[in-house]
Amino acid sequence: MTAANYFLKIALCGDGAVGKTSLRNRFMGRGFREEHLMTIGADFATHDVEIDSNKVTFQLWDLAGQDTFRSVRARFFRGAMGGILIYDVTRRQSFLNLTRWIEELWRNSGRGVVPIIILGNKADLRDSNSVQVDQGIKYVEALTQKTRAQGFNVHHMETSAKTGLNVNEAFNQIGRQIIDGLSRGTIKLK
Ligand code: G3D
Ligand code: MG
Repeated sequence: MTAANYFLKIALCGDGAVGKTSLRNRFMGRGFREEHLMTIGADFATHDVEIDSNKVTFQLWDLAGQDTFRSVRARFFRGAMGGILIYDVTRRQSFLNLTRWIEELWRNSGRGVVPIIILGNKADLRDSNSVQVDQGIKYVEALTQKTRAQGFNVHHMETSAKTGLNVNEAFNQIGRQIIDGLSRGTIKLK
């Protein structure tokens, strides 16, 4: 496969305070560029990386936690080629709420069932009451039943925006899956 340029719109999803903004900022490091701040409660920022010698521009959409307006959310999800679904390992409810986020993404993306990755964030705070890794793995195995027809599996990783654990790995993983879907035509360009 020859190298190419990709522009990937990705939605960061998950309950308030799970670490969406922190993970995005950690991934962007010094190259952070805030492109656009909308008054409607969502914003995006872009970040360039190289994946398998392709030049990849991530356009990362981030929703302010308190935003519940349907119209904003439809615009937020529209055109997303993938989703980064984040829960806080120390808050079980944020894990249980993932299903609603995923359904909303797939319903509103305009591209159907797009690739997603599930991240259990704040791994640095994990204790015996936290959501356990095997529960995350069971969950993505069940989700993969729904995505297999599109030719991709759903992966699970534990991350920490505080220590940087798996942050680059997670973005690279979802980037790779989207590039793969675009080149095989399982993700529609429009
Ligand atoms: P959100 O964008 O999903 O709403 P934020 O979440 O990124 O604003 O993070 C919410 C709070 O959790 C922040 O704390 C942030 O510092 C903290 N946080 C995010 N990720 C991690 C992590 O991996 N480990 C730890 N220990 N904390 C994390 P404050 O105190 O600023 O509200
Ligand atoms: Mg935020």
